[in-house]
Amino acid sequence: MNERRVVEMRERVLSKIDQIAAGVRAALAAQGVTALNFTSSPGSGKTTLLVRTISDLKGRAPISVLEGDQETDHDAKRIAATGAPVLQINTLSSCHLDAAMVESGLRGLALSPGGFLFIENVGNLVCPASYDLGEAMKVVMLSVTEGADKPAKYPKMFRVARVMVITKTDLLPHVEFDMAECVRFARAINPQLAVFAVSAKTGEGLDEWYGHLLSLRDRA
Ligand SMILES: Nc1nc2c(ncn2[C@@H]2O[C@H](COP(=O)(O)OP(=O)(O)OP(=O)(O)O)[C@@H](O)[C@H]2O)c(=O)[nH]1
Ligand SMILES: [Mg+2]
Ligand SMILES: [Zn+2]
Repeated sequence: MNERRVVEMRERVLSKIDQIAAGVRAALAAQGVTALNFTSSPGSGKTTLLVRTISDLKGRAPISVLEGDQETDHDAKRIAATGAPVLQINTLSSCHLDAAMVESGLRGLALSPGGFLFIENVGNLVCPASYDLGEAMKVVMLSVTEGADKPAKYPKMFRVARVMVITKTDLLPHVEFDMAECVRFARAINPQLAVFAVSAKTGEGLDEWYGHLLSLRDRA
């Protein structure tokens, strides 16, 4: 196959997946559901923060969850323990979710009007930045154990995200992490980025995070 044909085929595949993402976005909007795509490197604390958020917002916002992992249903079980509707997607060899996976996952997941859909992406700071899942926005998470320069080293994710959540702030006394420097790196890439610093363990910063979430829903 010549190079031009390969490029054309890749464009056709991409435009098909973009159409699916647009369909997912329209279906969620029609149901009044605010969808957030959570990305981070493996183990930054996505599932832990989602579990705590679901529990703390009970009665204020119904939340359904799509869990993306290469293998296992560990995270879906943790979410299910809160009572929230959840569906696990195993991507197997793929290192990210795509809109077709989300579209088919949504066929098996109950959503609530006026509520949220949380999509936990596969732990990976690189290619999930390039995939539109039909979400309202991407939320990138970064734990204090990972180093303050991550926004500078993985800029695309921090450019396409609208919110950055710095996690595990309870560990700050034990690690070298310059919060102001991290925010400076992130805002150099994305001046509009909203930033929250939280600990799902102690609850520090969670009220601000919940306030922002609820304002996103109320603005939608
Ligand atoms: N000290 C501390 N540990 C945390 C916090 N949040 C999460 N952890 C720990 O970090 C580890 C990873 O947390 P997960 O919530 O599984 O992270 P994840 O981003 O969902 O991981 P993947 O789905 O595998 O990418 C677990 O051992 C958690 O207990 C926190 O706020 N403080
Ligand atoms: Mg997880
Ligand atoms: Zn990937």
